[in-house]
Amino acid sequence: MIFTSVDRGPAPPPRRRFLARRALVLATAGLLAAGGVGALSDTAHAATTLGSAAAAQGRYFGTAVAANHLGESAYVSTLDREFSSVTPENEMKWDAVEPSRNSFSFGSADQIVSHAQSKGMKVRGHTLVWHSQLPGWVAGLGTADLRTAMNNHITQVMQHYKGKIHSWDVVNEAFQDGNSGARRSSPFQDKLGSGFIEEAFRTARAADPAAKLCYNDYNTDGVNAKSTAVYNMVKDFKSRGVPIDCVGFQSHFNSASPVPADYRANLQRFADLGVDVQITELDIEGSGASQATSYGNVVKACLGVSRCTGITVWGVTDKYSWRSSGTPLLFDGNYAAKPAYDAVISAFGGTGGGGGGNATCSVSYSRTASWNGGFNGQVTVTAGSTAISGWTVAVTVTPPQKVSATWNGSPTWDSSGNVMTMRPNGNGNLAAGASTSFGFTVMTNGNTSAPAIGNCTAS
Ligand code: 9MR
Repeated sequence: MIFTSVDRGPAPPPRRRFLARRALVLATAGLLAAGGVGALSDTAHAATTLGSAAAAQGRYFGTAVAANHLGESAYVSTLDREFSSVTPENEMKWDAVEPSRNSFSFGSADQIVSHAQSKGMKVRGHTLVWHSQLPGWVAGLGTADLRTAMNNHITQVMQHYKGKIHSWDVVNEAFQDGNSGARRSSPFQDKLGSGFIEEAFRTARAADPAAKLCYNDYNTDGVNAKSTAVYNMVKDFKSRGVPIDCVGFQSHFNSASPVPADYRANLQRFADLGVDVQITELDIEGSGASQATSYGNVVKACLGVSRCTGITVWGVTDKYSWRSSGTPLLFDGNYAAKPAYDAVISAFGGTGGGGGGNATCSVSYSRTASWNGGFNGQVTVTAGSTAISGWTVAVTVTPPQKVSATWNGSPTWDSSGNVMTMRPNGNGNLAAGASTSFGFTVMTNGNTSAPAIGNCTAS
C-alpha cells in the first residue's frame, strides 16, 4: 500500500467544489430520509454486485423480501443494487393470499412483484401447497372439498401472477425428516394421499404453462434418505410425464447442519434426471472467514452444475433474518457487506476479472482540500498486472470525525459509523495498471488526523 498525505491548499478547484457540494447535498438528503449513515449508499450503484457477478455466469442471484420493509430506504437500496430475483418471504403463502375460502388478498405480494418488475428483477413464487401457514379452514375440509380447494388455490394464484413468475414452488416440504423417506403428514397427504403432489403439478402446468414448476424442500441438500426420497419421486414424475421442471434446495445451514461435502454431487444427480436445480433459501449461520468459505462453497457447487440456474438467499440483512441471532446473511444489520459477500462475488469470478486469482490492486491517498472544520480525501485505486472488475477499500476515520459525503464510489458502513467500505460506482472495471479515484469529505469535529486506508481487494 502506498500512503501519502498531501495538502493541496484551502479551496478545491471549482468543478471539484461543485461535485463535493452536490455529493454533500445528496448524502444529507439520504441521511434525513433514512435516519442513518448507511443511507449514503442510496446515491450509489456498484458495478460489481451479486446480481451482475451471477449474471456473468448465467445465473440469477435472489433474495427473500418482506413487503413491510419496502419503506426502509437502506433495505430497498441494497435490494435494488444487489439482487436480480426476489422471493416473497411470506406474502404468497396460502394464509396470506386466501385467508378464507375463495377470497383472495394479493395486496402485499403484489407490492413485492411490482417493485421487482419496476427494477427488472425476476420473481420466484413461494409457495402454493404447504402444510404450514395454512389457514384453518383448509384443514377442516372433507376430501372432495379439499381437492377442489387445492386446485382452485393453485389456479387462482398462478393465474393472478401469470407471466410474472419465473419459477413456482408448487409443493413445499412434503417429505418427513429422518431416514423413513416417507411423506409428511398434512391435510393434503392425509386426505388425498401421495397423489396430491402430482395433481398439484398438473394443475399448476395448466394454470401458467410458462412458469417453471419446482418441488422445494430442506435437509435435502446432500445425499441422504430424505433427498433420495425426493429424487425417486422426481425420477418417477419424469418417467411418467408428470410436469416438473425444477427442484429447490432450501439450504438453511448452521454448525449442526453444515454445507454437505456432497452438495454438488447431489445437485448433479437431480440435474441428471432432466430438471433444473435452484438454491432457494440459502442462509449460513456464523461469521467471518468460516461463514465466507461456506458461502463460497455453495456458489462453487452451483457453478459446478450447469443446470443450477440460480441462488436465492433468505433475506437481505441479518437484522430481518428468520434466524437473526445466527447472523446468516450477506449484509449485517447496518447493510454493510460481510466477508461472505466478497466470497460470493469472488466465487462467481467477479464480473470478468478472470476468476479473481491474479486480480490485485493498490491504493494511494491524498488530502485534496482542507478548510476550517473539514477536509476532502481522495483514494486512487490502481489495478495490478491484470484487469480487474471490482475493488474494495476500507477507510477508517477517527471519532469524533464523520464522513459527510462521498463521490465516485458506493459506500457501506460498519455499526460504529467509523469504517466506510468503498466499492465501485460504475468505475469497477480497470485495465491492467489503470486507475480510478473516489473521494469523501470528513468533518473533523476538532480532529484533523488522516483516515486509515486499508488494503485494496480486487475481484
Ligand atoms: O422466513 C419465514 C418466516 O418469516 C416465517 O415466520 C416462517 C413461518 O413458517 O417461514 C419462514 O420461511 C420458511 C419458508 O417459507 C419455507 N422454508 C423454511 C423457511 C424458514 O422457516
